[in-house]
Amino acid sequence: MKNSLSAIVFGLFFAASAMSAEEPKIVEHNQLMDHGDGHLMDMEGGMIMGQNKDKLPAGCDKVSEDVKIEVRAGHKYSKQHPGTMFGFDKNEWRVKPCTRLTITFINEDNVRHQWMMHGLPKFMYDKGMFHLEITGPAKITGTLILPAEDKTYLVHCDEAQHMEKGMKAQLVVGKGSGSFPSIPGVTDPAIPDNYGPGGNQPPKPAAVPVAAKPGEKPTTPAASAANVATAAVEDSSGFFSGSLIIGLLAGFVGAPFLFRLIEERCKGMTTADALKCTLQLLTDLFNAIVRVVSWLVRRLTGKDKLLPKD
Ligand SMILES: [Cu+2]
Repeated sequence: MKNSLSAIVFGLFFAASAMSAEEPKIVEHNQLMDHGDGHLMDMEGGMIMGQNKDKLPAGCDKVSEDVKIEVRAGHKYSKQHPGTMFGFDKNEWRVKPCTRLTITFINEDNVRHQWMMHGLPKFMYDKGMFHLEITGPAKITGTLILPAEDKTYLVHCDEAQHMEKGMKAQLVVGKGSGSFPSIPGVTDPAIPDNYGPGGNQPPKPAAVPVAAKPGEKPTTPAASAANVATAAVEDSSGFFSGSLIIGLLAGFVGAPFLFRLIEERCKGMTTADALKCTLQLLTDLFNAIVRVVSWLVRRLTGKDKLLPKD
């Protein structure tokens, strides 16, 4: 009897401690000091910036509707978006123009998080911002009236690296003004992760076709071929790149020819003279190659600005 009673007590204690470990105790911050211009703070680090409950933005005859949202923030919400570390429980909210929006921001982490929006008119909202900020686990509530225009506002946490690691969202007012990239679960990333071979490279810009301007000579097929060849050489980033293969081929074909030429021209000379003769021969050869390549470039592109004047 005594044993089973202690087992029940231990079980209850264990369950209670497990529950308290899972659910952080959220402290509500609702005794903030008003510092004027919609800026409110408390001694525990709670902050509201841009609070506006009654001033109508230009173009709003009245508050169109009162909307209350609850936003949860924390590491826990990053799990729904692989590759992120922080997150909001939702990443997009839609409201009508002139809505009075009240946001209850619940930070479930033991660090500081923000619900910060940008792009508001500066005549009403200092620095064009509205923001809620709190060190968790805690919650804070703020209100603003949204302008009359259709616009998409960026919402994020501005703590170092929190936005980059997933704490990013958008608030769409009316029809909005497009979407921001890399909003987790909403829009495609601006730079997609690529863990494949050669994946750790910045993406190459897409090739843009260049149309001939009016009155300009149309691009010749030869010039196009030259462009394609250049692009192909530039594009090959592997070990056996185009330029490496061309260089090896030129070496294999040209080397025996070069040795025979040196032997013929510089035969029977003293070592010093033979060296001088060889150098002269190499210089002449190099100049000849430059002239041939220059001529080719001139023929292919119709331009001669790359060439030194003779
Ligand atoms: Cu944060």
